[in-house]
Amino acid sequence: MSRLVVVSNRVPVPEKGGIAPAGGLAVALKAALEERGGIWMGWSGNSSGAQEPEKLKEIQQGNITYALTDLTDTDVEEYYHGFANRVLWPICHYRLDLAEYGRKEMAGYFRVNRFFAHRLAPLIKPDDVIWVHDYHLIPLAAELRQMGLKNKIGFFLHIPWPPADVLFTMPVHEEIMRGLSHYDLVGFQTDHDLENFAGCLRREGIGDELGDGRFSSHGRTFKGGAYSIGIETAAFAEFARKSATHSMVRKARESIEGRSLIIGVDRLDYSKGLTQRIDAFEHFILTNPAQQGRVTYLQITPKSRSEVPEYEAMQRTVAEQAGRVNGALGSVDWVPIRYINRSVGRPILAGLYRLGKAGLVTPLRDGMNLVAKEYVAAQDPEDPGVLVLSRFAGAARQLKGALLVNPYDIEGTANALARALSMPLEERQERWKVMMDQLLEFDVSRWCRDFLTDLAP
Ligand code: GDG
Repeated sequence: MSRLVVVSNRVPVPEKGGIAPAGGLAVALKAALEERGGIWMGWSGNSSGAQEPEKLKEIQQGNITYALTDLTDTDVEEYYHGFANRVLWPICHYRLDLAEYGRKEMAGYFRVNRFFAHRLAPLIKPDDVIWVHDYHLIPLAAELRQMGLKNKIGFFLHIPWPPADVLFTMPVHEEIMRGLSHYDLVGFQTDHDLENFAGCLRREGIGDELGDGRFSSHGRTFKGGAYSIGIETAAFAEFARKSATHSMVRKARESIEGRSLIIGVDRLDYSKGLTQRIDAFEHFILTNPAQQGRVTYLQITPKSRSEVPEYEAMQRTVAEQAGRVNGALGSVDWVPIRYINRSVGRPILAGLYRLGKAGLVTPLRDGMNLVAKEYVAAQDPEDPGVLVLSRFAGAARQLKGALLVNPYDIEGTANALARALSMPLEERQERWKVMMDQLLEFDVSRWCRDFLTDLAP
């Protein structure tokens, strides 16, 4: 079996003596790397200031080499905060209003991809299989090809791929499309993303669908496919069962005092629909006065990308909104929304999911959304909670037992919440089982295997 080389913006180097379990993606890729031997390369997260970064820092663990590079301040600003997070992220999430395109940032993005290629190429052996992850690194294969690499190179996009009219608002869309044609396999989260990609090729007349998942574009032939990322379902379910006795989870259970818990967990990001969700919760309470004092909505929202102005502003907006709703609806012995603006440990998170009678996952747009899957896996099969899920999350293509909502429809989401909290046990169990069976079959190892088999059979 060929060696595997994974490249991603950040690399989850296991901490020595670390006990906290890593997320499913890191576990699955690490397992694939352990089986085949290989390299995981990416940015260290550190800056080298104004100096050109020193050579790669290599950390050997078993038969995996973690290869990390620093980036200069300018690189971090232009490549990461700039083009990746202020252009590609909003555009792929259909937020044209938030995209701030600049030539300097675009140039920085391509420059850092070339830099990654130059650092990576000397480590590559002729029959290595290379798997590149996410929107930060779209041009990487083109740069590696430029250096003469003929290896199989696959790309997986973790976020949505937008329709042509949205993508083409980005001035360098042609370069981005050309970049993808240098891969042997381009993987998306859902069939909708794949369709959008095919539509972009057709609309510009820059590519053809050859059938059988094959495309031709820019003089190259490559495969495209939908590979919905999963979680480590069985392990997470077991973990949540054990976490129910965790002291913090016990304290949380005691503190809700017999009230029903509604849970939301999202990185602080405008794609996650937090303000609409709080509006929907408020509407739910106002239209169901009997629920006053009987439910607690816990929203866990670790900060992310605070350097990007929209994120900083959002942090204030969401906190103020939660405060306003609590002020208007709460009473001396009831706080309707508990808003936590930092990360909680994974064992606690799993236990809290299990406590939740409803999981409220209502992004305005999401590639997949692993929180929805974790919430389902964490449930007690005897008494499962109900998933209220945005139809615009990739996960909605798979989780048919959820109550699907349009997150822009505040009243509709409020009604779904009311339905979730009053759903009879039998229906909850049926809905949960449909989803759990699907999550057990299509877990993250399956995702990893399917992609790698299609890339290099
Ligand atoms: C991107 C795509 C796609 C969250 N808060 C805490 C915490 N988390 C963990 C969750 C989950 C992960 O972060 C979030 O994953 P999502 O999939 O929900 O969202 P993104 O971060 O936007 O991920 C997304 C994903 O890539 C994979 O392809 O599904 O569509 O946008 O695992 O549990 N973990 C801990 N404490 C927290 O407070 N420990």
